[in-house]
Amino acid sequence: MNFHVMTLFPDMVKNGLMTSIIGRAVENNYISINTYDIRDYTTDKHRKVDDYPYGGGAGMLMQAQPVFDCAKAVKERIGHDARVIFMTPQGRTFNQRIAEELAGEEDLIFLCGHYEGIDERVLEEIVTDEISIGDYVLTGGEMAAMIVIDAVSRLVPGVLSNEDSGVIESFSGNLLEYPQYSRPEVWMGKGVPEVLLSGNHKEIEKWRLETAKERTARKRPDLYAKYERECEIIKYLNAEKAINSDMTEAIRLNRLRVIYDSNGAVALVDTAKTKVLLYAKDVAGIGEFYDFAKENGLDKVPVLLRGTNPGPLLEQGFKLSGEYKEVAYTRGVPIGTKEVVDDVTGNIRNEINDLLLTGELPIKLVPVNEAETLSVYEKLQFRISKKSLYFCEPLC
Ligand code: 6GU
Repeated sequence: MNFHVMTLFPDMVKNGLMTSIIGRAVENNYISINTYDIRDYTTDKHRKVDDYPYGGGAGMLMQAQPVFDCAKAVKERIGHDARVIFMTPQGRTFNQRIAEELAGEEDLIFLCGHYEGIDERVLEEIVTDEISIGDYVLTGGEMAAMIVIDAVSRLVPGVLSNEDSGVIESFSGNLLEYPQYSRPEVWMGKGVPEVLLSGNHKEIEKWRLETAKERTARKRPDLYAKYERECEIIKYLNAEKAINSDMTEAIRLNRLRVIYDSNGAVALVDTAKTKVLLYAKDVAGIGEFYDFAKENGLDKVPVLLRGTNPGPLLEQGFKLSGEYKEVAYTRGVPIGTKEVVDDVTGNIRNEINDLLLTGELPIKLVPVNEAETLSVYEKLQFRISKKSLYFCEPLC
């Protein structure tokens, strides 16, 4: 992942990000942070980049020409087009979801304003996204860009080592972190909660979840409400566990976002909006969801449907392009060597055991007509869904 920052203060950005985890990530080439001094692109003989605003008013404006030429140079260096993010209090308020979305890009260009702003015409010409970091006013966009770069970087594979807590955090979703303690066991007369010294991992996990819930409810009731809603949705999907494990797992691991839940239907989508996972209890649920999809520009996104038959989607201009069974390995214990009878089972065994180590549930979708593959999973004691899942793609 390559970050490109256009600014009048390149040292501020470089110095601010070259320490600790982000600095190490740059050294190890997981990310690069490239700064561009907008002043280097001015055609003014006094290297001037600002001027008075037409119509009067306080302060100076950054002029269009140096900003435009700087962006052009950045894109030429990258060799292709890239999103240009203008840091401004007028933008979308930054959050973890936007961080996840940006983490999918190869290159990101940031434009940091200073003075009272930037000539509107160059913004119209080059900016693709506007991001704010909250409802307050900063003197410039540099710190805001650094915050976005930090949050996006830690989502880039390799940036956080295994010891860093990326995996754990992604499991907790909408809950705040539980309290933590290190040595000494007693400090200022205060001990460490007994359970953490017990060595009983089940009890420790239970305590951590309970304290995380308690403090989220107390400090962030808004997040807690989301957490409770997600628990409800998972409970609802679990009523038909055998076809919905991929959905509950995606929610649990924070991989997909719930975009719709109403009477009888739940829909999840990926950040790039390439696929909707839809559970509908009956065909009426599909109809309701489809109305919602149309209103929200999602009616041309492929749907992986389960719970009911795809008839209503086919009437809406979708074609059925695959029918699958969900197979899930729910036993939890690693697969032993004696179940390995050939290369195929050997590879599956390795894959499953690796996933178990990361805390993920091994799930696959197998085409219904691949009877042989299904029987391999059956022998490995996978749970195979009775009902099918239908992959429906829009016709145009
Ligand atoms: Cl992104 N820029 C500036 N200048 N002020 C801000 C901001 C950004 N986000 C909140 N306040």
